[in-house]
Amino acid sequence: MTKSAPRRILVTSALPYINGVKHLGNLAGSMLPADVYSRFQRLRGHDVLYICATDEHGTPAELAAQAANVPVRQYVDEQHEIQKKAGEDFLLSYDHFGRSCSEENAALTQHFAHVLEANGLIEERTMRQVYSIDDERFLPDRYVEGTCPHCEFEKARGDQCDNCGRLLDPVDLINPYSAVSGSRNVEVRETRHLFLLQSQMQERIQAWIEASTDWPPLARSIALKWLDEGLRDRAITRDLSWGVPVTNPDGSIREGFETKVFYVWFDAPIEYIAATEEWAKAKGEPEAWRRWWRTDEGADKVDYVQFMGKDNVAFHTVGFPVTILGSQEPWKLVDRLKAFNWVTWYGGKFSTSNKRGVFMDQALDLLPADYWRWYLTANAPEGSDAAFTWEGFQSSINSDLANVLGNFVNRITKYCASKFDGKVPEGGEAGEAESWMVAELETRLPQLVQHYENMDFRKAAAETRAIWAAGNEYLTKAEPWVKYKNDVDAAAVGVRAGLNLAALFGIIAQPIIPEAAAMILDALGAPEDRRTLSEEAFADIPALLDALPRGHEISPPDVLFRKIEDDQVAEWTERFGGES
Ligand code: B3M
Ligand code: ZN
Repeated sequence: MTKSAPRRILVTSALPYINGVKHLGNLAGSMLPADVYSRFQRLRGHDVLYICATDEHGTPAELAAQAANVPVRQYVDEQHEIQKKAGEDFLLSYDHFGRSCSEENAALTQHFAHVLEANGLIEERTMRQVYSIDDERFLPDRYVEGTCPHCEFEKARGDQCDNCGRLLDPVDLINPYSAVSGSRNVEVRETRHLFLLQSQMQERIQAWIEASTDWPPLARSIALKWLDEGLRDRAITRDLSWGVPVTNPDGSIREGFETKVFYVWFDAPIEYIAATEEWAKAKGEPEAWRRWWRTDEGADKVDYVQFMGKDNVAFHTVGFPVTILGSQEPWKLVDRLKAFNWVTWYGGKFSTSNKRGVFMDQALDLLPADYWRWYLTANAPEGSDAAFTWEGFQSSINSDLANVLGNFVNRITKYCASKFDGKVPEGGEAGEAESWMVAELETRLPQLVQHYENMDFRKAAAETRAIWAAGNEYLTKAEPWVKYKNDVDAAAVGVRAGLNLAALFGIIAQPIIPEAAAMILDALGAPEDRRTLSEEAFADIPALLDALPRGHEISPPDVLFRKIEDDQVAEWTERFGGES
C-alpha cells in the first residue's frame, strides 16, 4: 500500500472577544471543534497549523475596560493572559494564540486598506452618527443604546438588538442615550468614514460561494442568504481611539482620520494571517507564515478550514473574502467553513449577571477538561441549537465515559494484573468472538474517520462511543473470566484482545478527551509511534487485536472518570442555574 503524502491543513477558530472569559457555548461552537479537528488531522499524520487569537479592538474592549476602571491597554493585556490560560487549561492545542492588537495586524490591516483603495474598492463618504454633547464624542456601535425600532426593546445596542437579533444602524434607535454616561443629550452629526464597496464585489463573491460546494450545509445556507439580500457597502472606520490607526501608504495618519480607527470587524479576520506571522516570528522563522497564506508561495496546496458560530458566518463569507479577493493579491481563501448553532442554557441564554451558565474558567474548577470536551462534542450544536442541562451532562459522563469506556479499561487491566501477572498474555488462537469484533471495527473505524473528515462531530463522538460499546459486547461474548477456569489459553485470547481494544479505544479517544486517552495509553505502555489514526494504522484490522507485544507489561490506570453524583448536580444547579 502506498503511503499518501501528508496534507497541509490550516485551521482557525473565530477569535474570542477580549471582553471576558467565554462560556461553554462559545467554546463548543468554535475553539473546541477546531481543536478536535486539528488533533484528529495531526493523528492522521497531516501537517496542521491551528491559529487563534483574542479579538481586542472595538467598542466591546473600550467599554469593558471602562467598566473595570482600568486603561484599555492594561485591560486587554490582562484579559489576553486570562483567555490564553483558559484555552490551555481546556487543552486547546493552538500552534499560536495571538492578539489582534499586534504590530503585525496593524501593518497588514493598513496594507489591505491601501490596496483596496488603489483598486477602487474604498472611498471616503460622509455619514450620520450619534454624537454625545456631554461626552464630547461620537457614539459608534455599542456606545449608544436606546429603543429598538423593530421590537421596541428598550436596551437595544447601537449595532444590534439583543431582543430581536436585528442588525441596527445607531441613528435609527428611538430615545438614544450614551452607554458611557447615560446622557440623553445627544444629536446626529455628520462624520467622514472609509467605506468598503462590497456591492461591487457581489458577482465575484457569489461565484466563489457557489463553487464552494463541499462546505457543510449551515455555513453555505447562511452565506447564500446574505448574497440574496445583496451586498451593501459598509463603513470600515469608526470614531474611536482604540484600534488600528488609519494611515496613508507612507505611514502618516490620513488627514481627517486623526481620531478614527479601523472598525474591529475589518481588522479581526486579518488577524488570522497576522497571528500566523506572530507564530512564525516567535519560532524564529519570520517568513514561515507565507507558505500558509500566499498562494504564490505554496499556500495553494493548503486546505484551510474555519470554525465559528452562525452569527459570524456573514463576516467570513462576505466581509473577509471581499478584503482578500478585492486586494487582487495571491492570498489564501477559506476552503471549508464549519458553522455552529448555539448551545443554550436550558433553552435560554447564558448570562453572567443572572447566574445562568458556566464559563470556561469556572468549568475547570468543577471537573477536568475532558468531561466538558466529551459532552460538548457529543452534543455539538450542529443540526440545531443544543441545550446544556446538568442532567444531560451527568448522564452522558456517567454512561459514556465512566461506564462504557472507564469500566472496560479498568476491568480488563485489573483482570490481567490479577490472573496474568500484568503481562499481555501469550497463547490461544483467535476465534468467533474475535472475528465478530474485527467485523465491527472493519465497518466502524472507516465511518469514524469519515465523520471527522466531514466535520460531523456529533457523529464522530457517537461512533467513538459505539466502538467502545462494541468492546464491552465483545468481552461478554469472549468471557475470559469464565473460560479461565477450564482453559487458560482460551482466556488468554480474550484478555489479549481486550487489552489491545483498550489501547485502540484510547487511540480513537485522543481528539476529544486527550488527557484520559493519554492515561489509558500510558497504562498500557502503548508506544508513542503507535498512537496514530493514520491510514497505515488501520490498514490491517485483525492485527489491531494483537498489536501490543506479548509478554509486555501493563498496569491498571488510576480511576479514569468519577461519576457525577446527584448531590453535585443539585449544588451546581443552585450555583449556576438550571431549569428556570
Ligand atoms: N470576536 C465575535 C465573536 O467572538 C468575534 C469573532 C471574530 S473572528 C475574526 O463572536
Ligand atoms: Zn429589537
